[in-house]
Amino acid sequence: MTYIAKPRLHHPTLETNKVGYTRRDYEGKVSTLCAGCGHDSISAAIVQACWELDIEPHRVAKLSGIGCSSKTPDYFLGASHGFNTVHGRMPSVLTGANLANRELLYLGVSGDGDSASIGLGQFAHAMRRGVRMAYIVENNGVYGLTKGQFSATADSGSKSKKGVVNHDSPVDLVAMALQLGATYVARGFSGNKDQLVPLVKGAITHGGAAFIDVVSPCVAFNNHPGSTKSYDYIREHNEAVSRIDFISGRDEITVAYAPGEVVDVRQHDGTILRLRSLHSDYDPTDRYAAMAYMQHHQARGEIVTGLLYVDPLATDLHTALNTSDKPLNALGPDTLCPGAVALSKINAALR
Ligand SMILES: Cc1ncc(C[n+]2csc(CCOP(=O)(O)OP(=O)(O)O)c2C)c(N)n1
Ligand code: SF4
Ligand SMILES: [Mg+2]
Repeated sequence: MTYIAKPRLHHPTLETNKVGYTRRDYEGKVSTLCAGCGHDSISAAIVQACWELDIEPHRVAKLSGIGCSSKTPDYFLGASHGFNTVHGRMPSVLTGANLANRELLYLGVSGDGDSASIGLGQFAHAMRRGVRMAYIVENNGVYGLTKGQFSATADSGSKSKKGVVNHDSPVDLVAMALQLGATYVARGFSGNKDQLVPLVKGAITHGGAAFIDVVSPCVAFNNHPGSTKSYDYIREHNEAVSRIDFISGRDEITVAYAPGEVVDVRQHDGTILRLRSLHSDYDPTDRYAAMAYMQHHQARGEIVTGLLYVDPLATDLHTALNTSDKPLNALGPDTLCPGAVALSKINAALR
């Protein structure tokens, strides 16, 4: 059994969004992951975010690599475009798809093995090129699908289920995304849906490379004492920078918080990320301060979650390459081929 199809019928009174879809329309097949796997909670957050954003499912392209995490696009957005690539190669396939058709919304789903081990180079270049996408890593610190080997994000000193201690230094994908130029960088926890849904909404509507590292416990291989990616460990060591609300451009904007406690970040498409800062000195638009803040708290054994950095006016790879507004896959041969005379001129100029 590789999947179970969900029954199509649903209750006629289910609530619909502005484009006429119920939450069920954003679901996929029945998950075959272990009961309690954090990845299923992330799928639920993606379903909720897309329903609340009134996105038509056919406007989304979801791409992934290989792993339990990379299987999850089968469990949400069943009516969207999907591509399950080779292990670690999701970013380059997504980049190509995005260049061919800029009109879709791109969702890259990956794991810590998929993005921090075999796919680290791919991850890095997608971030630095500013490919417009919401890139979500479902981070459990292990290779879940291949039975729980340490991944590159496992913390030094953390223990495997059999008590083996990891001595390698961890790759911190959030720190890398910040350093490499991603323009929306966040960390979430699969067990905190209230925080995760607005983070996903902000990433989907962002105008450049958006990255979310979601700590997502693997209940089969990495949820024991000694693990730093277990439900108990994250709940005990979580340090949230802010509480985030997502306000679409169409909604009425109301401010109900005292001045100084709220930062409104208006994105290029008119949507607003309203951050209720828990620490008055935290500025989500300062990349270097975000890096320092994270490292300071990391040294104290804390896992910082929330929207860590955003450039609200971010642009993407299409702007950098000055591509045509019309998607490349919709251009005809007349536009794509300059013709023999133009080619002769180009060749002559190079002689
Ligand atoms: C080229 C290649 N190398 C190795 C594998 C074996 N493999 C499958 S999934 C996986 C790791 C998955 O880990 P992660 O991305 O963290 O996903 P998780 O299962 O933990 O969600 C590996 C090494 C593979 N499928 N292809
Ligand atoms: S092995 Fe781990 S990551 Fe894979 S489905 Fe089970 S709990 Fe989730
Ligand atoms: Mg993993």
